[in-house]
Amino acid sequence: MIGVRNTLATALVALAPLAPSAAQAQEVTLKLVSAFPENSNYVRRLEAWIGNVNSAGKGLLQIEFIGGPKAIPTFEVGKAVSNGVVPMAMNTGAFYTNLMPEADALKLAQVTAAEQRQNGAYAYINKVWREKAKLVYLARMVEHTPFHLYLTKPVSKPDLTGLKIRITPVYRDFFQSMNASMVQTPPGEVYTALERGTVDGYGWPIHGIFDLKWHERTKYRVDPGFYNAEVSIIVNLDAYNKLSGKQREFLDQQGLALESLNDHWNRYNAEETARQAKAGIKTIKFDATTSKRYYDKAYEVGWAGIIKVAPDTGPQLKKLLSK
Ligand code: 173
Repeated sequence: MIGVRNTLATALVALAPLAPSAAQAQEVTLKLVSAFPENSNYVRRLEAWIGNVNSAGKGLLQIEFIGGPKAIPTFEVGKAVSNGVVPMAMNTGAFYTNLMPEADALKLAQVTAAEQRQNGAYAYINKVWREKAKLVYLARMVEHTPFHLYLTKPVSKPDLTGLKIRITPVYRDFFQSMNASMVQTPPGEVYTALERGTVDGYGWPIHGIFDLKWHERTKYRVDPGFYNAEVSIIVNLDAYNKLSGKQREFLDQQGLALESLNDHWNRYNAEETARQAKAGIKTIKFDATTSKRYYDKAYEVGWAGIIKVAPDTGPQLKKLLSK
């Protein structure tokens, strides 16, 4: 034993000059999981961001992408980050309402992410997210993006009686108010549901329906869109607090850099709208009065739903996120 120990000690001394410098020794790698499927445009943007973070963060902080819902199921990702199983995720509030129901309020934002950093919304979100779910809300990477109802059968008015619609918490109160029957699925199960005819439609943002080939099974899009799709980077609070000041500052800055690219969505959404038309997806439009009622109803029942499940934080979130 002594011999082994001595050998080890000698080896360590011999290696000392090759040991990493203090800065390198502090490099931390944070694993990140995506709640969205790997073949989504969100993951493509995420991977580009991670590439930037890792080249700027050499010797300081690295992010290791561990995959999508095959690694951790969509609706479990929030919990996995909250309890520290994975320190980071790309996720949307609707997927972690099991941790804190008000997470889904971010879809109701009518002020931009940049404005939210100015008007106290970002600070409030971070207070609530940290206290209720041990999550740091780092940065929003999707905004300027409405959700729509997509259908395989036409409707002539905002009445979904007799139709079975795929939802997540995002759409539940609104589609319920139009009398839909609903089935909740993660994005990864939408194609099969359409293929088998177990749903007559689904809620989804204006972009991204080509990523998972849903356009093949989609005949109509109902306009107008409603709400503001939110996809963000969240971080486990303990993992965040364990970082050095320099690492935290770096991560915050990288989050801000990601968020500052969100104008992309205005361009991309215009392209995706044109691509849907080209693919033969027809738009269903109601008259002006009905359209306004449809849109206003979405917000009315959306906020009522949030305030009902989160009476302690819902009103303040509404104040900070509404125009
Ligand atoms: O899966 C969904 O329809 C959903 O809730 C969502 C949320 C944000 C962006 C894209 C989809």
